Amino acid sequence: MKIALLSDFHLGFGKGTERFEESFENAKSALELAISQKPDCILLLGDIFDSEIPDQETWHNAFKVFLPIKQTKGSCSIKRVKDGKQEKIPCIHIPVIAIHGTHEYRGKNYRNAVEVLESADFLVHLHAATAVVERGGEKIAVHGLSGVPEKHALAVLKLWNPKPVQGAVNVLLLHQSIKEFLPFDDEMIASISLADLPKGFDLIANGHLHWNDLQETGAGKFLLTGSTIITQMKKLEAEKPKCIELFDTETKKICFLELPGQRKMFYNKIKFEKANQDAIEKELSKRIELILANTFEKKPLVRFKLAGSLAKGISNSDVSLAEFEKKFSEKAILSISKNFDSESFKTRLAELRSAQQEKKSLSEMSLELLEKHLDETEFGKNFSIHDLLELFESGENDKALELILLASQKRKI
Ligand SMILES: [Mn+2]
Repeated sequence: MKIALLSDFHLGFGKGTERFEESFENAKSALELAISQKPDCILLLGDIFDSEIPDQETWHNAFKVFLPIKQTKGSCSIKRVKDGKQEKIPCIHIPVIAIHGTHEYRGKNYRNAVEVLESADFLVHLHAATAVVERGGEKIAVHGLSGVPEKHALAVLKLWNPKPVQGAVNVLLLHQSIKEFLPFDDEMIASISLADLPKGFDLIANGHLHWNDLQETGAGKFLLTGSTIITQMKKLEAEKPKCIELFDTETKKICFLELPGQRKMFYNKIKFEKANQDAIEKELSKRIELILANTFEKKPLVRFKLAGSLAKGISNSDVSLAEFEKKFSEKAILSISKNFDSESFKTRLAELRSAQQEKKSLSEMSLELLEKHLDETEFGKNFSIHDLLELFESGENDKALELILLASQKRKI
């Protein structure tokens, strides 16, 4: 038998932006690609919707995405087993079995968006349950644990404790972070490791993480299905194209099929040294022009992560790239994050702290700091700050201004 795996459509993503149509377009082409492969069963691994309560525009478009399923013919029987109870589910189309993700997660006693899709007869929803799909003499047991809050995930998985069904091909579906797959700089948390995964399944597939990957682990084949849309602009998403997967239950082989017409993403991490607005814009322009030398079906996503140091006297907030982003908005969707070192700020704070420890008066402290920073400029070398303050204190403002004027003239020479 052939099983198609798809995940993280994030329908409704980018509401109010130029990317609003993208989640629907990509999900539609993913489902059409899956159907074209004539699978015996289609599995969806959560985050079908981007929001826990989708709006009417999203529902309207989502139903259109799922309609092609109702135009297929299937000849399977489905039995859902949950908490020891069995339920037969009639199915005249290719069966679609889904778990919900963290984006659809709702509290107890509330219906989530994937359950609503089941009510509209588009799919069979699983949460800590198993669906046994049978055709002819062949059986697929799909065990699904929907997304749960990360800190409880391991405990819930152990409590549920799924067991492979004898005489069937067993697939386990999850929607969680897995410790080994989190990049070191990721703020996401995980409680499940690969070693915690139950044994005896022909395939364990996980949604949630948006890039695709396949590994042989102690528990067997472990597949990250990946999303059909880029939502977070992470490096790994730029490196791997969006795919759906096909699992052949006889050969146990998995193949990745790329989605047609997907938006390209370029990820650039740039480290500057003593940069200013001009230097930053110049470097970014150079890189964008290089990217835009190619032609694209859809405007590319260009992610810039800026780091390093800024020129003296400039802070993160002094660098404004809104106008710059606007300049390229016809040709690319830019996302720029700035994280320059605040070394000078740290130094000043340390200076203040040590001065405080020496119990200096506030005016003494400011005078020393002013002197120090003036010293670092050419301007400061041309007059004495003590003389200047003395003149101000005695009300001789004209003379003080004269001193500054003289110093600035010296500087010009
Ligand atoms: Mn997701």
